[in-house]
Amino acid sequence: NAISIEREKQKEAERKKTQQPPMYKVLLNNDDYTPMDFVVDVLMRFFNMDTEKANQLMLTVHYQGKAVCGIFTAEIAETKVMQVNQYARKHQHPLMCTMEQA
Ligand code: TYC
Repeated sequence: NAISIEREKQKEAERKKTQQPPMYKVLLNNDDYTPMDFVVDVLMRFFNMDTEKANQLMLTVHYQGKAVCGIFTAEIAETKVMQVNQYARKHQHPLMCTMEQA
């Protein structure tokens, strides 16, 4: 009936309102060649970290193999990955930035 149709419409509107976009983790991966200082520079430049946070995260990648630099919507995550990898290539370092769904 009309009342239950109205309730369904309301529920659908609520679902839309609370819907969140899929989020993506942006990861930095370890390698044996990229200088530590360069990784710290990347984290400060592209992820707005201060020196201490950037050093800490760089060491996490160095010892654990990878770490999450931030969590973003698809478009922002894709842009970060591209910017970091282009910057690393420009400076002839093999540093790899990747993303995966959070
Ligand atoms: N393992 C590198 C070294 O010893 C440092 C490094 C850290 C490289 C983090 C990549 O994402 C990275 N020079």
